[in-house]
Amino acid sequence: QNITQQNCILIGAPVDCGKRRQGCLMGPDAYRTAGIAEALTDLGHSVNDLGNLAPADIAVPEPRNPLVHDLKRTVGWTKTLSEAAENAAQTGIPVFLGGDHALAAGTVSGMANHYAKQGKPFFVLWLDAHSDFHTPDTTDSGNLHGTPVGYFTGREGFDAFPPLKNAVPTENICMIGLRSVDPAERAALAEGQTTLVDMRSIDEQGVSGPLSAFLDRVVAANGALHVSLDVDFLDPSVAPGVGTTVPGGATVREAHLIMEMLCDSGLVGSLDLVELNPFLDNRGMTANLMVDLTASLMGRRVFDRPTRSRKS
Ligand code: EXY
Ligand code: MN
Ligand code: MN
Ligand code: MN
Repeated sequence: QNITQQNCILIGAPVDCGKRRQGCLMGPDAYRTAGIAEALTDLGHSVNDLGNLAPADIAVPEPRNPLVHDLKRTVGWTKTLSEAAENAAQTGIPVFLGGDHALAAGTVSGMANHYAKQGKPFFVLWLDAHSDFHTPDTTDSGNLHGTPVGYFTGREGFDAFPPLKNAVPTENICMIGLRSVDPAERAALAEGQTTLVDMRSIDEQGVSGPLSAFLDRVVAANGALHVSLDVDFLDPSVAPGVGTTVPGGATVREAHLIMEMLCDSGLVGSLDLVELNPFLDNRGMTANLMVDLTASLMGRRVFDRPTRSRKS
């Protein structure tokens, strides 16, 4: 197979503080059980599993919003994962085995720091039913897994968190799969330039048009891309192992096509696999699907085919 061999660095991030329903802490081991390392080595990549990390111990003030759940642990994870991302990116492609989506405050800010050192523009593809664009002040659930995009884009209200060194510009973010966006998030998104692809657009145009347009922009900027894949991007009928199911999600083929196109682009430098709750899964089907999608992203395919080059 005609793919570049990579060094994949598996980083276990059993983050479970981003919401009240527990179980995502079992995510990293479920991916290992589903054979993520073997899937990658079968494709010719080298794999280095760093094991599971633990959150830094950081003192935080009482949150202004009394609803906020477990601020301290989320802040600790942000520091740990930001540093882990920045370190791992020097030697390979970090694959973060979550853990809930609060982990992306750390992983994305760390990757942004890595590419800032190289002077390379940094882009994020957010595959999720939700926009996760709250701040600790606007969240009405208090669940901080709904806030990581707010953090790494530099919104106000994250003063308890590690100071953000390199904010991701909203115009460098594309969200695909949206079908549950709160009013406060919608208002804040309207102020920025994030590309928003909701399920209706996917119904009308498919995934390839909007994704292709975004990838062309990354190429034009000579940029690098981080992919954050939330289990609830997928339809609950094929991915039940998540606490925040929303009906009407992406199909298995829509998700694979995205991964195949991302692989062909050669632009992806890091990946989050988030929100898997093995306690809610059905005989491992969600963990297995997430591993298969990772394999597609890293080069698994039925046939090689000539691809339109993105380099103009
Ligand atoms: N917007 C809702 C909230 O803030 O509670 C739901 C957030 C769900 C976040 C999941 C991980 O994508
Ligand atoms: Mn908790
Ligand atoms: Mn999410
Ligand atoms: Mn979600």
